Amino acid sequence: MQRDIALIKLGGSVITHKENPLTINRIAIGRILKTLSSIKIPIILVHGGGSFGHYWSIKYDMHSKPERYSSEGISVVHESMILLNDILVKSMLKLKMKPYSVPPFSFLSGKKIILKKINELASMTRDEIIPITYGDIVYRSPHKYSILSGDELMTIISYVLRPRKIIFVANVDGIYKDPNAKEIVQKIEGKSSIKFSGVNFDITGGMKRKVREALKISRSGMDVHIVNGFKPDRLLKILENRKTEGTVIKGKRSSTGNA
Ligand code: IP8
Repeated sequence: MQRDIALIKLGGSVITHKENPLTINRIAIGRILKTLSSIKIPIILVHGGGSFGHYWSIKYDMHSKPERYSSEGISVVHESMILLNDILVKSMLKLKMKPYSVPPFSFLSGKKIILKKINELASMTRDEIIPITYGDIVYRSPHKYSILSGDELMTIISYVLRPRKIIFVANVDGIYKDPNAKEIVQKIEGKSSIKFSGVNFDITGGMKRKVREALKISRSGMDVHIVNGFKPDRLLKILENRKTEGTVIKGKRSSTGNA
């Protein structure tokens, strides 16, 4: 059974200007949040690092592999994510939304996921609260930290909560059929992997990770949407179960039909 929750990831390349360090895309943020403030479905938000977290993690050479990284870098990356998160939270408050910021540290312990804490996010949505978490540098084991992406958080939260809508808000229309073509793949069905190196898909580093996580989620029976965040009307249509431009990776149903 899926829960009546929309789990939405705001990609870093939508909410920030990725090419300019530490700059936010206020227009995109405003338009997306305005759209989200108009819907009634309970929401959980995740956001990426864009020109905040990614900028610093590159400077300090920090990756998704747990390693001993610079302590200064750990603080700086984390602080930059808090800053970006705070900008989103304040923008939401202005729109009379009820955000509640949750660092991923609070529902992870090393590699373990604290199920109770993730379930609490769902409970909070029943009070009209919108939990908002983010990709971050996280503690893994003594002296070892790693970058946990917002995309991975989407998978973790989806596995536990099984939200009815799972949406990656990206800076492109969806997954492209061909690197040179404008056409996107509307629907991906029954695939457990996609050949990233092939000519059939135009997938940048960021998109590649997104698709990988989206496929993982779909394998446990949930549909995953990838939609262009610069066209928030499309996001609205997905939330309202209307047809729109974007890619949907269909959840693999079990043979009994119960996903
Ligand atoms: O933008 C990574 O999150 P992503 C966040 O979802 C950091 O990959 C800290 C780089």
